[in-house]
Amino acid sequence: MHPDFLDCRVATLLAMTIRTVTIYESLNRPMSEKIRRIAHLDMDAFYASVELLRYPQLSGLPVVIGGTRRAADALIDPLQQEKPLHRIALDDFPRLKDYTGRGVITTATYAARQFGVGSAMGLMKAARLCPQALLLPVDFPQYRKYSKAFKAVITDIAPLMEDRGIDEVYIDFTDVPGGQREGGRVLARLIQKTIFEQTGLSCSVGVAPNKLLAKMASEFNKPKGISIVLEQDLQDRIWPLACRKINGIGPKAEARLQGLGIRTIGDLAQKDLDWLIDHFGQKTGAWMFDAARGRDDRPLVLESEPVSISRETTFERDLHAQRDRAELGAIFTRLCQQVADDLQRKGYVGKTIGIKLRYADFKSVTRDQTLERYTADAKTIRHSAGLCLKRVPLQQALRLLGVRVGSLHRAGPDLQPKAPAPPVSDAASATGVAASSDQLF
Ligand code: DCP
Ligand code: MG
Repeated sequence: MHPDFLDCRVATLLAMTIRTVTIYESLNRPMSEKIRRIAHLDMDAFYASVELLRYPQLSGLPVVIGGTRRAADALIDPLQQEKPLHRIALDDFPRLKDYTGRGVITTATYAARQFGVGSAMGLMKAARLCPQALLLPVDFPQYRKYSKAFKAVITDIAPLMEDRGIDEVYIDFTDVPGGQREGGRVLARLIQKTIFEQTGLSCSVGVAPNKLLAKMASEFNKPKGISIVLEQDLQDRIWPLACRKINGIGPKAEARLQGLGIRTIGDLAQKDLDWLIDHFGQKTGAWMFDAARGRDDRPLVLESEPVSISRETTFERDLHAQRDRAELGAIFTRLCQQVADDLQRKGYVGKTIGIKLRYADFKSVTRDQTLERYTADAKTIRHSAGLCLKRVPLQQALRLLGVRVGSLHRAGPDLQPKAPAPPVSDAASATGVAASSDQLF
């Protein structure tokens, strides 16, 4: 799962770290005649496609989703509209060229991608590439609603599903009717069709012997694609791909590999195990060796529990602790409120409150504090986060502020952990500071 969503400043990110609770082991199925078939399903241009459901007049047009709801969005605001949303005239939609600020694109329709714009690009940069694109603000609750809906369709058909975030899942096809037919294509088609019928959304599916290959395969024929990869397809279909296509090889590892003359997965497969371990260490080297051969034993993770929940915001302009005290204070309070709302909505309480700052020079710092009692209360979080803030230098202007609540437990009715919580370690409590009533902002 990835960086997620924007709110009424520029980019408020909701993040959740998760730990494995229940794993499903489909590898050692006794005496199974069936071969392991794992699907990766990823929704097509997800946020944009959800928006197009309520604004169908934008179909086929370049549309980007990003930034927060602004004054310019009043004419298209679902809450302020009297006429049906599909009747709003195209001229009433804000255009990318009129945007000013630091917002980034969360996603773009395929029509917009042809102009070279895409996820994570600054909106103002994107405006130079595709000024005529229509710009819609992010509406995370709406995307969450559709995320739940498409996942419910899947588990109705194929119950063993690993949730990988808002728009992607792994599905174990091995024992599901149709999951073996045509390498899984029959079941993939059924799921794709049912999701479309029930939500109006399209997706792409890759079916392969394991998660590693399925994840690559789902990208092969996007959008609305189905790709089947069999073990014997390794050389023809996987080896020509760039190493970056392996989920787990990021830009840094890719640059290092390129420095060693390795560009494709096939190049990687030419290297022997000792060579890879010499260059990348035991763990990564051994993992690369297997990945290049399409080997991956990871089971599906069927249930996971969040370890922490956080929100962060990048400001429209850099803010200074003294000069912009009131504005920073309001943003800080809002972030704490949002984290508290997230905790309550998801049914968790937490004990470790942390902050993150990024300075104008892009350097970041974090601080945290562990409380005596679990909480999901905005005021308590705000107070504790305020104390953390006192422990960081604030001479330099800030470009980002974040609040995090960790050491989570499921909440009981008294808003304390349901099951007895483990004792807080000394190391964690040592990060705490004495309570004080004067807050910085
Ligand atoms: N997202 C985001 N910021 C990013 C990348 C993605 O907020 N840097 C959000 C918006 C996307 C959603 O997550 O709609 C899913 O991410 P994907 O990478 O799957 O992108 P899309 O679904 O938009 O497009 P694709 O058809 O390529 O999957
Ligand atoms: Mg997607």
